[in-house]
Amino acid sequence: TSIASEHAVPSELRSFLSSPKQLLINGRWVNAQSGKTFDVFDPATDDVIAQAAEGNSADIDAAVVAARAAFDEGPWSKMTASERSRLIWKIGDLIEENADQLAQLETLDNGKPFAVAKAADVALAADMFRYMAGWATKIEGNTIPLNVPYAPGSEFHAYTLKEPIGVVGQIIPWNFPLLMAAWKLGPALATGCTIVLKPAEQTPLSAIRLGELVTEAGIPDGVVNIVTGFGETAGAALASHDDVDKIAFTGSTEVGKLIIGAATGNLKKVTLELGGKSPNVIYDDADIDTAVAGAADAIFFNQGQVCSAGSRLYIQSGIYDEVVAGVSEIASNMKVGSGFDPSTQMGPLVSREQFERVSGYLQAGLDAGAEAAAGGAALDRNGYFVQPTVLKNATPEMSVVREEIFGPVVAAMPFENDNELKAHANDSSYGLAAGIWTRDISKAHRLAKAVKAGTVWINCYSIFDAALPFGGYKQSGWGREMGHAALENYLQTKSVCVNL
Ligand code: TXE
Repeated sequence: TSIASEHAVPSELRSFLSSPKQLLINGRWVNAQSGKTFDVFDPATDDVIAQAAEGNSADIDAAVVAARAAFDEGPWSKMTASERSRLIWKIGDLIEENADQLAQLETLDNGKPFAVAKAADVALAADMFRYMAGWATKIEGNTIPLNVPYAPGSEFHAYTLKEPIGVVGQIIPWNFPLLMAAWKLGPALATGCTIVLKPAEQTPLSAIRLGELVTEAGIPDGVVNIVTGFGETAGAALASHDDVDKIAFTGSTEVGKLIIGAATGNLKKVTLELGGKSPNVIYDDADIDTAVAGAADAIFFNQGQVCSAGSRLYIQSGIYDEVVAGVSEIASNMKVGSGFDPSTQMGPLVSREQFERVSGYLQAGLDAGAEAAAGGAALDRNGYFVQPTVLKNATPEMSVVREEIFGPVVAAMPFENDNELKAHANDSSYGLAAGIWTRDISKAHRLAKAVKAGTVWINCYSIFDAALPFGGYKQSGWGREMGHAALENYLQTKSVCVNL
């Protein structure tokens, strides 16, 4: 692993970072009621780069009151869908106009390489708003013919209305800070909901900048409220709030279960996008070079901090050594360093906590008998850097095979045949994604059907599109994000029946 080092905070960001970052409540930027702030860190250096307001339950209350008023009284709820659509589209335009600055914020706050932040996070976020702007004018109910057995001779006219669910709480993680905000805000705005968004405490900056752009786009006061703060305080207050109609959460499976518990007070609707331990399968008839590059990308993209990362790599036994050597060579040659250095391929992990978690898994894997074919340790330097790692001789009971590491660590395991493979691939409490590499299309589709996962990529990996639904089987979550499916999470169906 060679080290890239160039690291300078772009001057354009300095003025944004110099003022303490506040909460967006009812269209105004305000301090937390407690007056408290928390430090925001640069993961590449461990330096404090900004202060953000530490919202707690009092601020969540104020944000919910604003969101409720905006939902009940308008102007948002009184606009036509076409007017809303135009404002949502404008957010996409403003993201694109500010693409460099937003990507810089992601690199600074999350650590990811600038080029990746710009080409993936920022571009996908802009596209998400535009895609959802298109749906705003296409949300419609049905007319339904009735045949009521106990009302013979009566004639009914029945139809459904699709109505926004109301005030929505959204809690997002730190791995794609801007994009997760877009995945959440897009469908909520398209359906006419109002929102209280709680960004992750590790990465609040791009959501705050997005809040400024949302205001600039002309979204009315109180429709989008942003409360930065910690999970156990601000997040928990939002999840348990009695005047919140729905909570959408992306994060750990552990906290997802807490969200369900917190939501029981008023039985608010819940959608969850949680962890994963996704199998990536390479058959011996695959295009090996493409599959090797794809397998490396599936785990090392975003420093492995991807819920759908291909972290269990199953390789047909005849090509096992060749593929392990290929992925290991890519890992060993990866340039790890500051995301601001254009030659960097992998940045730091997001936080000290995540660095320690991943380092702990690496040690546990090696202690249990897995062998590092590449990497295997942290980098001895400032910042939260670990080596891209390929583990071989991993067995099904090891924690590195069963648990989500959320770092650049892949466990490579051989398989002989399809029966053995299917049992292993589905031997997980998670079911978020899967990858399949083969030239045999029948085999690929058969496995795609057999694998219990919300997304299956064939001869590709980590392909995301605003139109393609994404979400989990099993303990990877409830509901789907993106695509038409995401709208359903934010709509209620009302049946209206008229006796003619
Ligand atoms: O997640 P948390 P953490 C997984 C990944 C990672 C692990 C831990 O395996 O290693 O989770 O990461 C808010 N009530 N994923 O601890 O705590 C929190 O403030 C309400 C997978 O950072 O789940 C943040 O905004 N909210 C994942 C958000 O939840 C609470 C992405 C996520 O943080 C809360 C991130 C509470 N009691 C981590 N506690 C994915 N699916 O992509 C915390 N939060």
